[in-house]
Amino acid sequence: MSTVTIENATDSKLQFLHDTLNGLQANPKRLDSKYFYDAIGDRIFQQIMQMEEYYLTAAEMEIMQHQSADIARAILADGSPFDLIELGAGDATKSIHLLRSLLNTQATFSYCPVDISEHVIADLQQNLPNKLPGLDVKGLNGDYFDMLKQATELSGRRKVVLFMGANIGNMTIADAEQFCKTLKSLLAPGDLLIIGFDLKKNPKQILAAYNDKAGITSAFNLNLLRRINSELDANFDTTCFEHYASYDPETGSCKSYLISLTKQQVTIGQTTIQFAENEYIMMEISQKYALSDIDRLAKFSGFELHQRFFDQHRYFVDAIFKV
Ligand code: AVI
Repeated sequence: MSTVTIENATDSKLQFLHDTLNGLQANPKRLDSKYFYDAIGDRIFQQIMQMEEYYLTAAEMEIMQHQSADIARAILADGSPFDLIELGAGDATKSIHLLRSLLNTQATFSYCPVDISEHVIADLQQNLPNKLPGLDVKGLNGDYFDMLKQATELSGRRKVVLFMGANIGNMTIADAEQFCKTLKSLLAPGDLLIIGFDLKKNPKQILAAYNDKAGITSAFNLNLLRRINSELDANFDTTCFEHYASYDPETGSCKSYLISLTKQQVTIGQTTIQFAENEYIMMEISQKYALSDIDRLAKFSGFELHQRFFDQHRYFVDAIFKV
């Protein structure tokens, strides 16, 4: 295991160390769920998306498989050439349906996937044109807002921004409002933002999605402690922490915590962190939305709620916001 020192750490590792120490020295303790996704975390998340209990992926996939032509029609109503910018594109397994529908219409557009992973972008850039001949792919590797700014500077074309997978749910409502406001400030009249929201539904169904019987979500959370051990020279004993998920139907907030099973201390580099028995670390929020919440978010951030696409069970919605 290598020791993290100021001299040998990269910027991203220093940021990870800074955020981790800040979060664990705060009261109550918290970690940032954006750090779940190292190579092992990515693999566990793939397993989550295939779980029986995790209905979100299948619901949004159904929307994309069956209603891509309608979404494409909504995008093409304006008729002018555009850039389709996907924030957090991943492997594009859902957006590929929309891309196919758009290609079928002979529309003039470029697909600009944005991801912080260089590997993800290189993969898409190489493989997508084989799957979708004729597709113009302009991968953008970096932070969402920086890359969106870059895309708007590079081409004066109309922008259609895709933010799927209920990723907005991993922000508090206040952060989601700020996020949408910032997006709006980078867009121009006529531009579109398509966002995937997980909807409020039976609380038991939501809780089960984050508290699966096989313990995959538990492993997903504990993996962040393992990652901190291996990257930040820490000594968490992952058997001394337990995953706990809760869902509040009033607020729509589903929250994941790790509970310290004993009084213990953990060192991270030179820093010692004390845990009381039963003390929690707040790990992740997965916010669920009512349709009225989505309406409010659109209005608050200066968009017009233009169109909505539901799966057959109305578990999930892809909403089109228009500038
Ligand atoms: C990526 N994000 C939308 C997932 C969610 O549903 O909040 C992450 C996740 N966490 C636990 N299960 C899935």
